Amino acid sequence: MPDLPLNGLAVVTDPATERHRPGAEVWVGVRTPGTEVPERVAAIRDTLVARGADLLPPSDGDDSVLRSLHSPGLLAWLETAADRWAAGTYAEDPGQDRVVPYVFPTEGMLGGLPVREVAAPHALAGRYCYDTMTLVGPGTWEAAHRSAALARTAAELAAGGRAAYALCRPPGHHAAREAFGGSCYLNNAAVAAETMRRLGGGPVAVLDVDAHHGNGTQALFYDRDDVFYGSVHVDPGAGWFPHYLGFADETGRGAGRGWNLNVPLPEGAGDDAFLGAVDQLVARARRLGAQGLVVSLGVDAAADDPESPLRVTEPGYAAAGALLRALDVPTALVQEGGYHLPTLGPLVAATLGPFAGAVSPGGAR
Ligand code: SP5
Ligand code: ZN
Repeated sequence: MPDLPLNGLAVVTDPATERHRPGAEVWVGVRTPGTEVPERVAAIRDTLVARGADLLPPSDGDDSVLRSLHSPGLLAWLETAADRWAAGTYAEDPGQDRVVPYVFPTEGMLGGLPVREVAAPHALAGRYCYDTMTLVGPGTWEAAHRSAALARTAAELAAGGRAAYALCRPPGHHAAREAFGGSCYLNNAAVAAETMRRLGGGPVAVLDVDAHHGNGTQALFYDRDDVFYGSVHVDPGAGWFPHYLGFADETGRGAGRGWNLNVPLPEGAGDDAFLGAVDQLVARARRLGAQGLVVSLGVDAAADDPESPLRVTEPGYAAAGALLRALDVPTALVQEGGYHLPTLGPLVAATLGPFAGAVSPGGAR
């Protein structure tokens, strides 16, 4: 399949997304360089611009949707964590300039007692963050907060009849109401979905093609029968992040029963298995009557990506884009993972191709 031009596609971006500099990921106790780097933004943006996409800034708008999805405590911590850390001595002693947790108040630790309101930054660092890979630094809040605004803007554009892609960074699909991790802080895709719900008429589908299960998005909508969450990802049971969630028997709860669909793939799965799974997700979204679509567009299932063992090709992503486009409803696409800088732009562009060109891809409502 030749490269499709992206003329007319709305790409919502902001320079603040490059100011999040996690600096590292602490993995099994070791400080590693990390793969969720600021250079990801330019790699994607430059490719999309070269193919004719229109760059747009975020719209004016408030945080009411963001605040309905995340707890006040998580938001307040993320907004102030870098300053509170810098006000301590951590950078000199023991030599840690980023917010990194070391203790986690799990349910097993608390044994049913309430979580105390604590003040020490090194204690608070594990209150809302559930892993050691998701570091907070001076530009983190600004970038995460702006990314949520990009996702909101893409949803507004989609509801108005124009397919839109939000170049979010940091990504968001691992962030739940009161817990963040997996290189994610605020759930951009959930913001897009809830924005669409408020602007539009019917149910919304969030279809997540990132190589990892979007446990945060799943958790946020698990009980709801107005937002369907469907995900294809590498089998967490085979040893892949987020490890504890993303299994096929997680199907939704209460009113949300049947409104969650996980399709885990074995290590090494390629285009055929991936596209079969995307087809299943789209079919369920159609059956549930989705009137809007949010795509959690991670491209880390690609063969060259360092963060997953899946082997999807660039033509595979183009075909996935076509399957998603065929749902034929207003669509906002939100960037999630994807870490192989040389191929990142082309993989995203391939997926977006089917959404470009037409005046009203996905159609106005
Ligand atoms: C948004 C997104 O894709 N988040 C996924 C984060 C998963 N990170 C797991 C990291 C596990 C250890 N990485 C070691 C690098 C091996 N190449
Ligand atoms: Zn991922």
